[in-house]
Amino acid sequence: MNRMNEIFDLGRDALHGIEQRLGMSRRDYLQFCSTLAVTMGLPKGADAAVANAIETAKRPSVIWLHFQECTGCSESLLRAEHPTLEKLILDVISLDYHETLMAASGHQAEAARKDAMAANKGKYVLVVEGAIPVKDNGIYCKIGGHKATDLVKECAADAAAVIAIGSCASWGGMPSTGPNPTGASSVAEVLGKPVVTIPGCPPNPYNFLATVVHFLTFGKLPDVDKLGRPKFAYSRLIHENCERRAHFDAGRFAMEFGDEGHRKGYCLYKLGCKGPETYANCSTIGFGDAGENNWPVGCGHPCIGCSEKGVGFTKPIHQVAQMLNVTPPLQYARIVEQQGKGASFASAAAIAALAGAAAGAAVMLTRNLGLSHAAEEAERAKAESKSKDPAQV
Ligand code: FSX
Ligand code: SF4
Ligand code: F3S
Repeated sequence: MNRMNEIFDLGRDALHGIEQRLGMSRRDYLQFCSTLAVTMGLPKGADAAVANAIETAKRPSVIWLHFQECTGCSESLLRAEHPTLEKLILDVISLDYHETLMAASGHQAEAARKDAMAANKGKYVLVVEGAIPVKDNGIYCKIGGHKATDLVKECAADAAAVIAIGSCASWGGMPSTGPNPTGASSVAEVLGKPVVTIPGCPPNPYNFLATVVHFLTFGKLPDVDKLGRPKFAYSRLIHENCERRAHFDAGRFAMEFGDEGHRKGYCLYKLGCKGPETYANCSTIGFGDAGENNWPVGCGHPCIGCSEKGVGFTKPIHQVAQMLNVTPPLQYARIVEQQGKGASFASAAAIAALAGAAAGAAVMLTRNLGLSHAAEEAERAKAESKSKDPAQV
């Protein structure tokens, strides 16, 4: 029996009515559940549990607070199209308080928050979007007359789980950019305890949805790293899974926006791409369900490290990245035809410690990192003419 039939059999009753509820076919829904399970790195068979949980589990109440931010996190949730993510979000969770999406305002909105907190005491999920200003006793952000510092503590006290969505809530993000005039701080700093963080400016909506669905399916949040980031999404450097990685390994770089290297899709390292020091899965899941390559590097702009504390909004956008490690790409074929020939191991010594880099690629890389584009082309032409005429020295 194939997987799809297995899921159909397991959840035939539970799936009843899914078309009406979500406005999508069962097949699309089940494919979506498989994608979520894969995104979470769950073992084979977990897609059935995910499908079943989404369909049958009681929707957790979610209180969503907004502080210092641009609402891009919520916007990105509403911009996915296949299937319409906001439908799933609103079906998977009971969004009882969200300042920008709820119809209520003023006292009604405050009452909705208090009612949801009382009715779901100890069971609701608190999602925080935006940084929290702590300078001058927290006076720089108030909602309904309450300071953000007070609101987040009040709402977190009886929450079953706290999720900081976006870089602002995760580590301060853009509002904390030096000299940080309002003392913009992360949720964990203000609460004085670790929380799950989904950094990114904005973060990928699937990482948020997968985290919530994990909670729904297994009754607990996913494994996180020391910064609170779900390991399924933030355990690999962008550079390890980038479609331009073969160009990096072969030493082919765009040197300026619009130059030949840029037009040919070469690596953006020399334009300041922070993929080598940013942990996120942008390159593998993309944004907005708009098809392949819909992520910053795929669109031709260097990654600015928006998800990484100490990189995004901190390092100059076009400053070259610090290389944390170099390992062979997982998914993309390596380009071998222009790797260095006849170079000695000694000349590769400078980067010999870079795990997994083939010696030939490493030689090209070391040389090309220091060359201008024109000089690179000249080097290649020289190498090619040498290989055609072995008499040349
Ligand atoms: Fe904006 Fe969210 Fe950036 Fe911050 O995303 S997209 S400024 S991470 O909190 O709204
Ligand atoms: Fe991709 Fe950037 Fe790494 Fe180049 S430096 S391979 S563009 S992540
Ligand atoms: Fe941000 Fe870089 Fe991903 S800029 S969206 S972490 S590719």
